[in-house]
Amino acid sequence: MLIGKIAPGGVRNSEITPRSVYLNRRHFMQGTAGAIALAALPASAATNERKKLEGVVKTNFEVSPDESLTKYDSVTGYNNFYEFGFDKDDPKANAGNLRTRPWTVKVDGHVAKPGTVDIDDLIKPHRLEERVYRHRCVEAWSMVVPWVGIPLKDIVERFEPTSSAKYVAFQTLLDPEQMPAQKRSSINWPYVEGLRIDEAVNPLTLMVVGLYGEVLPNQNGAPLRLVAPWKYGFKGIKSIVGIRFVEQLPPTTWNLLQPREYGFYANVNPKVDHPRWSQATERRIGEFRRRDTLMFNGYAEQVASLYAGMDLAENY
Ligand SMILES: Nc1nc2c(c(=O)[nH]1)N[C@H]1C(S)=C(S)[C@@H](COP(=O)(O)O)O[C@H]1N2
Ligand SMILES: [Mo]
Repeated sequence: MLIGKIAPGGVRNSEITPRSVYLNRRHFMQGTAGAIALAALPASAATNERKKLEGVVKTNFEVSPDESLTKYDSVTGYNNFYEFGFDKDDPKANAGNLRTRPWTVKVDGHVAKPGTVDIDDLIKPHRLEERVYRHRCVEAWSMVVPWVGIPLKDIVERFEPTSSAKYVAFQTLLDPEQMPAQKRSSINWPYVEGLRIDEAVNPLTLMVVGLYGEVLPNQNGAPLRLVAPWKYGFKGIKSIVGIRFVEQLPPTTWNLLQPREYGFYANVNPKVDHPRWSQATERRIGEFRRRDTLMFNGYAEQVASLYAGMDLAENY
């Protein structure tokens, strides 16, 4: 069954797509959604095995006392990971069979020590930290997640970027056999994202390998995903296989698809509305009342200086 198809005669997508389904694809424009119709995916019977991570050090990265952790079942059952389908429950249903070992990450570009590294060798030299971060999707919902990860800065330094490395470009696995939605041309796969080098080495930026003290579930981007908590969720690229240090601003998936809606910076900013909805408030998953969205998602103290002198309405 094709969903989100534009009917003959130009009936708008929103009029023929059930509201629940339509809202789940809020990332997409009306119209665009027609071109990216996705056939229903066969549900895989895979179970997602849970595994505790050893040696995790608790940190004092915390949120306000009136904010509590989002339930494990929501963090792992309400996801955006379009490689596995466009609805919020698709990633949990379909990502169970993703093979996350063996897994290698290719690091290249403007670095003194490029290389292809096994994921376990990438992780091994580092201490795993638990950090509780706000997690805000551009769709205006949010969560509070106890991530487990390694500061990206520590990983970056091992490869010794040169002075030409102005940006870091990340790439997700491309494997249509494992990621069924990649069989459709909805998005120009693989998913790509990027950070400016100073954003990448900011102490907040985390390469995540787990959550709730356990190995990262596949639907959350196993075995390695990016988390930059002051930015909208789409910057947090999942299941990373490539890290490239580049001189020019790298292309990013959502910016390529809808440049007017998704800028490169994607900093959480209640004053800059998305062209189709307000960003002033957000729905915290598990709560009844909407919360006011905080500038830089509440991390202004740590990151505002990165954007000094930039027009944040233009560089959204
Ligand atoms: N490869 C890949 N990474 C991705 C996405 C995706 O579709 N594919 N979705 C992004 C979006 S829109 C969000 S909001 C976050 C969601 O992360 P979570 O499911 O762990 O909450 O992942 C981001 N990373
Ligand atoms: Mo998102």
